[in-house]
Amino acid sequence: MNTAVIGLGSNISPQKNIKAAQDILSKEFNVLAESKFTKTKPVGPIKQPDFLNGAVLISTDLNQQKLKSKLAKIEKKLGRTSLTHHFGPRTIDLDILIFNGRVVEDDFYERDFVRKSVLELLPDLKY
Ligand code: PH2
Ligand code: MG
Repeated sequence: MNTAVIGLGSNISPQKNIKAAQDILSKEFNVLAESKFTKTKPVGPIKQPDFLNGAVLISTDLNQQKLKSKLAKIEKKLGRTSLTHHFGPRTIDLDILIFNGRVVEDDFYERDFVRKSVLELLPDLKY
C-alpha cells in the first residue's frame, strides 16, 4: 500500500470545482486527511483570478505512474483540456506532491502555500 499527498488547485469556479474534486477523490481513494483550503495569489507571469489551493492525504494500491494517469482522467472529467497553459487559469489541477514520504514535485519547495498544506498533513516529513 502506498500513501500520497495530492495538491488541489483551481481558479475557475474554484469553490465548485474543488468541492467536485474532493468528492471524486473520496469516492475513488481512501482519503485519510484533508488540509485547509486557502485563497492564494496567482503564481507566474499571467494575470488571472486568485486560486483556491489545498491538499489531501490518500492511501492507494496504484503506483506513482498509475496514480498520475488516474488524476489526469479526473482533471479531464472536471473540464480541464490539453490547451490549458502551463501557468494559466484552470478548472482543476491535481498534482502528486509526496509519494511514500518523498517530495516528488518542486512546487513543494517553490510555493509556501503548497509546503504549508503538505506539512499540515505530514508534520514529521523530512525534506
Ligand atoms: N497553479 C498554476 C499557476 N499558478 N498560482 C496559485 N496561487 N496556485 C496554483 O495552484 C497555481 C498558480 C499552474 O499549475
Ligand atoms: Mg500546478
